[in-house]
Amino acid sequence: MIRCQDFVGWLTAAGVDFYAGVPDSLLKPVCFYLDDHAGDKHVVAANEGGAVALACGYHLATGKLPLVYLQNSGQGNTINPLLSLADRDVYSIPLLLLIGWRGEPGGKDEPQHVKQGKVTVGLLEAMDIPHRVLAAEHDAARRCVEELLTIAATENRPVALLVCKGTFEPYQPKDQKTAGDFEMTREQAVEAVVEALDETDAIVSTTGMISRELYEYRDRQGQGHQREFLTVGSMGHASQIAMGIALARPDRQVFCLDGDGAMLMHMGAAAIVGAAGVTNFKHVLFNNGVHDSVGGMASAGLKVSFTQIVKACGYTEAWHIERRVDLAEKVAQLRSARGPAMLEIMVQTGARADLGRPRTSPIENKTAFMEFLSQ
Ligand SMILES: Cc1ncc(C[n+]2csc(CCOP(=O)(O)OP(=O)(O)O)c2C)c(N)n1
Repeated sequence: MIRCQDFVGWLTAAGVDFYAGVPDSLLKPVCFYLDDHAGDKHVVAANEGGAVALACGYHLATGKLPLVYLQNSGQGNTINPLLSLADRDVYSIPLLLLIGWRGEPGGKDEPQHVKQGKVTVGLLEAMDIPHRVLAAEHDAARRCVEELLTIAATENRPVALLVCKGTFEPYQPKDQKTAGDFEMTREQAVEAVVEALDETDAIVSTTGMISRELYEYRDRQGQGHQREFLTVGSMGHASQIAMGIALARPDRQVFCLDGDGAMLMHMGAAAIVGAAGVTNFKHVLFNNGVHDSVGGMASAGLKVSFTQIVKACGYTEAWHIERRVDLAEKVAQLRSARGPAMLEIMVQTGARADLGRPRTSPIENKTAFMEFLSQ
C-alpha cells in the first residue's frame, strides 16, 4: 500500500500543487490528506466535469499541471471538458486524472458499478488518454506517477492513473470534520419523512446511504420496495427523475429524497423544476454538509442556503428544520403544499456500521415501481 504522504510528495516534486475533484471511497485517504495539507489549493468540486474545468483554469493562470480526482462513476461528467477543452486537438492542457476504479472486472461490486467498471479503460482509450494502473508497491507506484506526469507535461495532454481497492494506506484526518452538530441522524429523518407519507406517494431517492436507509426501513416495516425508485447510480439526477414522474402523473405526489452533495452536483435541476412549476414535486433535502456515503468529505452544503436558492428558482415553499419535533408537521405541510416545494432537514454525519445494501436488483426495483405507478 502507498502512503498518501509519499504519493502527494511525488506530485509536489513534479510541480503539482492544485487538486480538484469529487470524493470517492477508494480515494478516501487521499481526499482527507489533501484536505489537511493542500489548503485552498484543494477544491471539492460540484461534479467531475467542474473539477476538470477548475484544473484547466488553474493551468491557464499558472502553467502548472493540476490533479483531478474522481470515482469512475464520474467519468461521464469529465468527458465533455476532457474532449472539448483539455484535449490536444483543442487547448492541449496537461492534467493528471486520479480515478477510483469501482466495478473493476474480476471483483465484486454493486450493480451500478459493474458496467462503468468494465468500460473505464475503454473510455480512456477512446479518448486517447494515456493511463496506468497505480501500482500498490512504493517504488513501482512512484515510477507510474513520474512516467505519466512526464507524458502530460511534455505532450501537454490529460493522463490518467487508475486506483484499485486497497492501494492507499488508510489516513487519519487531523480533525474529523464533522460538518454540523445536528440533533437527528439521517436515518431517523429518512424514516420520519417516509412514515408521514401516503400509500400512493411515489419516492425517488438519491445515490448512496439515503437509498440504503430507506430500503432497510421498508424491510423492517415489511412494506415492500415498490413505492420508491432507488437512484443507485446517476448521482445528482434524482430530482429530474422525480420531475419526469411528477409531470406524467399529476395525480400523485412525488417526493425526491436528496443529499446536499448530490443536489450540488447538478443544481441546475432546481431551476428547471422551479421554472416548470411542477405542483406535485416535493423535494426533501437531507443536508449533512458532507459526502457521507463515500467517507464524509466536506461538500459546500453548509455554506449555501438551499432554501433561498430553490425559492429564487421558483419553488413555492422552502422550509429548513433542525429539530426532530418539527419534522412531522413540516412533512405534512410539504405534502399538502402546492409545489414545487422543499423541506431541508439538517442531519448528523455518519451511518450505522451494519447498514445493508439493497438485495433486489435494479430491474426488480424498476418493475415493481412501474407497477406501483400504473395503479
Ligand atoms: C457521478 C458520481 N460521482 C461520484 C459518486 C460517488 N458518490 C456516491 S454517493 C456520494 C456522496 C453523496 O453525498 P450526499 O448527496 O451529500 O449524500 P450523503 O452521502 O452525505 O447522505 C458520492 C460522491 C457517484 N456515485 N457518482
